Amino acid sequence: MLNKTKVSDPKLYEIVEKELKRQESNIEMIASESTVPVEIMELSGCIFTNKTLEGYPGKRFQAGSHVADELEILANERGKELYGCDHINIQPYSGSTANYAVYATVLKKDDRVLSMRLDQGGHLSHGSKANFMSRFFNFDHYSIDKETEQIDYDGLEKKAEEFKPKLIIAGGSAYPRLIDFERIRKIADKVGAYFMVDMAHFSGLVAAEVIPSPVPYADFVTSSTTKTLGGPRAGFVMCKKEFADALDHGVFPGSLGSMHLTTMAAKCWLFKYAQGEKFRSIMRQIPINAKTLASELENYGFRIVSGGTDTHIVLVDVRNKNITGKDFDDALDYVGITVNKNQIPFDPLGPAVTSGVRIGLTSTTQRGLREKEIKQIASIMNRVAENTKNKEELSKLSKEAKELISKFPLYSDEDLKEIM
Ligand code: DSN
Repeated sequence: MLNKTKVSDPKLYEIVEKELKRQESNIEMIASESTVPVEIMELSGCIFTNKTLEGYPGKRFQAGSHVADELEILANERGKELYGCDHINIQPYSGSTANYAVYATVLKKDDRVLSMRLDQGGHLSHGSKANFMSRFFNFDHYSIDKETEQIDYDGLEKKAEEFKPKLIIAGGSAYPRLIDFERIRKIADKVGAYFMVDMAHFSGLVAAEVIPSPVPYADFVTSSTTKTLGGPRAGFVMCKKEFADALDHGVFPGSLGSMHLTTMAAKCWLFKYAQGEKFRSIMRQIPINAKTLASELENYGFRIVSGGTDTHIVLVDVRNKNITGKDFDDALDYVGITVNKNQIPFDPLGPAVTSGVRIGLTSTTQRGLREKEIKQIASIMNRVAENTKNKEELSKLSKEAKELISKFPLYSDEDLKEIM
């Protein structure tokens, strides 16, 4: 794939090669990442790169669109089949832009939106003060119950009754448990709000029917394609049939310009692949691996936020080890285990330091690691936590981690020839 670049720009080629080596030799556990099939990379750089296109099949603003029309129609058919939804729009470039498209569809300036707090597992694009959407809409947030560390549905209902939002959002980036979509649907109906689920993190698990789908309950369901779904750097949005035309208008021209036909081709391939047994068996294993990691870490004295996980995410409170999330993230990085520091609910520390880390099990599961290896990773993690400042011990642990992951190649030799 990079044969020409290797010759025309060796310096850049070297950087890409270095990243390949980094991913190959590290245990990648960032919850929003995955290891994509080679076809995703092939299609993400395919000939459709040359084509600029706006509008929808049969209603384009540029000529020469009939082949791209075939692509978009096929991708939409496959997406609808995969998720059993009424309508899908695969033009969004990411999960965030899919969210903005829903805002463009149903909200007017200053309308009220209720979403989960960012520091308790929500997402930036759900109205964080740091996100520019907060300048246009009036966001308020619901919380996690302090005891269970799961969504406080009674509190959500009370807040919805008081705040009277036009839109309620469920989903986020650091919530490891199942969400009661039916309950939130009822709350939305009670207060006359639209209901949107951002399933970016868990859309692969939904596609494989490993966890319940929000599609029957939500008016709008948004997703990125890079997380458990294991696809290109892109997104998509689905809705009930009565919102189909409005949503399409909310995507284009409401919030986006021309589409990225290359990642659209990769999404088309992914939606077929995700219906196959290979994808589904990986998805089934992900929560098994996540639960294994959670219970092993708990046995080592870490506190697992919410007491466990139902998805690919394990949110770990590291305070019992007398370290911060940043200490642990840095030390694990030194060893070659990549996680991210993450605030835990009601965290006394800010987002740059934190009391926790978020660990994702997608990439490791895709590489073939199962319970036995996950237990070894938990053991390495525990020893890292107890030696965050001991470089000698960390170097030994790094060797152990690299030896473990070297048995699970990132890509086969045949694939590597394609990639590089
Ligand atoms: N929200 C970021 C994450 O979950 O890591 C990226 O999507």
